[in-house]
Amino acid sequence: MGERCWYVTTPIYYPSADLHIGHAYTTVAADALSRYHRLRGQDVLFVTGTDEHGQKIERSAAERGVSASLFVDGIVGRIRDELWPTLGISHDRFIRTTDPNHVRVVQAIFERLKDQGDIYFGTYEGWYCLPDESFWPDSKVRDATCPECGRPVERVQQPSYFFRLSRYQDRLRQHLVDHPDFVQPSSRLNEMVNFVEQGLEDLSVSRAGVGWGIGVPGDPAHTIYVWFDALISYLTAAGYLTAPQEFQAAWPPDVQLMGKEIVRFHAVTWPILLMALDLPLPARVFGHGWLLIGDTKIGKSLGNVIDPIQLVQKYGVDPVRYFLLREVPFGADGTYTEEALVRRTNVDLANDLGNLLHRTIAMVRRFNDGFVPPFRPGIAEPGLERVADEVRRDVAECLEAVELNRAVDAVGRLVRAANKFIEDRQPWALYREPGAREQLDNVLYSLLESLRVVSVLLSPFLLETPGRIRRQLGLRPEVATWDEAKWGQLPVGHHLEEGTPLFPRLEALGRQATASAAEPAAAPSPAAPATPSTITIEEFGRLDLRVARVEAAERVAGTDRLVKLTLSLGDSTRQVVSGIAQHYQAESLVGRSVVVVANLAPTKLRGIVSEGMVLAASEGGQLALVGPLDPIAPGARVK
Ligand code: ME8
Repeated sequence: MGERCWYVTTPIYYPSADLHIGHAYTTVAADALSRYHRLRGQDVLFVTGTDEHGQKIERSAAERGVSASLFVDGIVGRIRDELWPTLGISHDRFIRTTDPNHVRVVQAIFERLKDQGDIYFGTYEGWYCLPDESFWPDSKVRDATCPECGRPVERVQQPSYFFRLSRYQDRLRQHLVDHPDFVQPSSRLNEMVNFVEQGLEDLSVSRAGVGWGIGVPGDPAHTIYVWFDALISYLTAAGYLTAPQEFQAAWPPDVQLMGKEIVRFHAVTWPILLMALDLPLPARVFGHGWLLIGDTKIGKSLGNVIDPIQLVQKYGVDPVRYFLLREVPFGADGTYTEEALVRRTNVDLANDLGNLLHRTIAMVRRFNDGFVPPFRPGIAEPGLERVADEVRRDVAECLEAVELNRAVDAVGRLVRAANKFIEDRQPWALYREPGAREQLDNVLYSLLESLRVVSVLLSPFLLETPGRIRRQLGLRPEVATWDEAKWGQLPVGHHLEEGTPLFPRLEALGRQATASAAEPAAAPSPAAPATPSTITIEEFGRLDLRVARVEAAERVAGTDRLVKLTLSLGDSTRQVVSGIAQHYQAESLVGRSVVVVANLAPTKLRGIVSEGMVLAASEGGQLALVGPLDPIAPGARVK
C-alpha cells in the first residue's frame, strides 16, 4: 500500500438472517465510490463485513436449535460468497467480528481504556432494545418501547462495565461544531449536536448473561457489548495494532456510510472511542435514508424484505445497481417498487442510452460506411464537447460530496443532450445536403465521442454496460483511468459493426406489466426488434385504440420531453403524459386528432397520472404523431 489510502466503510451487518436490498443499497454506494477513487489513481481500502456477536444472534441461533457459530457461518458464507459477488461488490477486506485477530484487538482496547480510567465497573439499570442492540435510560423510554425503532424494550438490571462518554462530551460537541462536514447530511449533524447538548450518560459496555460475545479480559462473567465490539471492526480492518504501516496509510476513514438509524452510534460513541485512543476521527460519517415499501422501512424483522440476488437474476446486475444509485436522493428516504426499477431501466437505460448508441452506430454505418469519421477542428461543433466537460466535472464533484444519485443523473444529462443534438442537427438532412460532409463528420464524431465519455463516467456505477458500449465503439472494454473521460480521445478511422441493443425493454416479471405505459418516449423504441412476432386477431382486439382530439397541451415543468395532453374521446376526457416535447411545441397540438391506446393501465409520470398512450411513428430520430387521414369524431374506434 502506498502513501495515503482512501478508506471507505459500510456498517458491518448482523448475520441474523440473509441480507436484503437495504443492505445492498449501502454496499453498492460504497462500491461506486471505491471504483471512482480507484479510477482516480488512489489506493482504496473498502471494508465491509459482519457483526456476529450479541444477544440477537444468540437468540436467533437458539430458536433454530444450532450453535451461534454454526448459525452465523452459514449466513456469512452466503453474504460474502454469493450476495456481494452477484452485485459486483469490490471490497478489499471482509471483516468478521469472530475473526481471532479482531477479538484480540477488542480486548486490547478494552484493557487500555480500563487502565486509563475511561472504563469503570458499576451497575446498569435501564432498558435494552434487542433488535437494535441498544441501551436506553429511563429518561428516554416511554411505554416500554424503543425511542429509535418503536419496538418493545426489555428491562435490564446488571453489574456492568461503563465507558465514560461524559468525560468527552465537551470535546465531542466542539468537534461537531468545528467540523460541519463530520456528520452528513447536515440535518443529522444538528440532531447530533442537540443530542450531545442534552448531556451524555456513560455507556454500559458489557453484558452479564450473554455468552455469545468477546469476553471481558479477566472477568469471565461478562462479555463486551456488541456495539463496542462492532465499532472497533473499522480499526481492526485497517490494521490497528497488527499492521502498523497499513494502518498508517489508511487511518482515518474518508467516508463511513450507514443508514440514518445508526448515525448516533457513529457520531457519538465512535468518535469518543477514538478520542480516548488518541486517534484521528473519520473525515465524514454519512447517514443515508431508508428504502421503504409503502411507508415502512424494509427490514429483516419486518417481513418485507426483497432479495437482491433474485432481482439480479430477473433483471441483471446493472439495472439493479442503477436503480439503487439513481432512484433516491442519497440522504433521503425513498420508496422501492419493482415497477420503479423496471421504469428506470426502460426510460434511462433502454430508451435514452440504448437508443443513443443504437441510432448513432446505425447513422455511422449509413452515412459513413461504418467508419469513425475524423473530427475537423476548423468547423465549430462545440455543443456536446462543452456538455461533456461540464458533466465530467459535475460527476466528480457529486462523488466527492457523496451525492450519488446526482452523479448518476449528471451522466444522464450528457445522454439526453446527445439525443437532443441528433434532433437539432438532423444528420440525415446533412447527409443529403451538398457540401455538408465535414459538418456531418463532426456531428457523428461528437455523438460517438459522447458515448465513449459516457462509458467512462458510468464505470463506477455499472459493471457490464460500459464495456458493452465500448465494444460497440471498437474500444477495449475496460476503463483504466478517470482521465479517459476527457473529450477527444476516440481513435478515428476504425470500422464499427452493427450494434446489439444494450438493454432489452423490461416488464415487471410476474406482474401486470404496467411499467411500459410509464415510458415517456411515446415513440416506439428504435432499439426494439424490427419485426415483432405475429399476433392473433384476438390479441390485436384487446387493444382499445381510439381517435382523440387534443383539447389542451402543456409542457411538464422541469422536463425536456414530457407534454401533458388533455384528450377528448367524445363522451369522456382523459389526461395523457407523452414524451414528444422534443418534436412538437405543446401549443401546436391543440385541436389535432391523434390515436390513443385507451385501455392501457394508468400510471404516474413525474407525479402526473397518465391514462393512456398516444401513438407515434419514428425513424432515424424523426417522430410523427399518428392520426386519422380524414375527419372523424373523437372516440371513434381504430381497428
Ligand atoms: O445495524 N434502507 O446491522 P444491520 C436503507 N450491525 N438501508 C438499509 C435498510 C433500508 N431499509 N435496511 C438496512 C447493524 N440498511 C449493525 C451495524 S456497524 C459498526 C454495526 C442498511 O444488519 C443500512 O446501512 O441492522 C443500515 O444502517 C444497515 O443496513 C443496518 O444493518
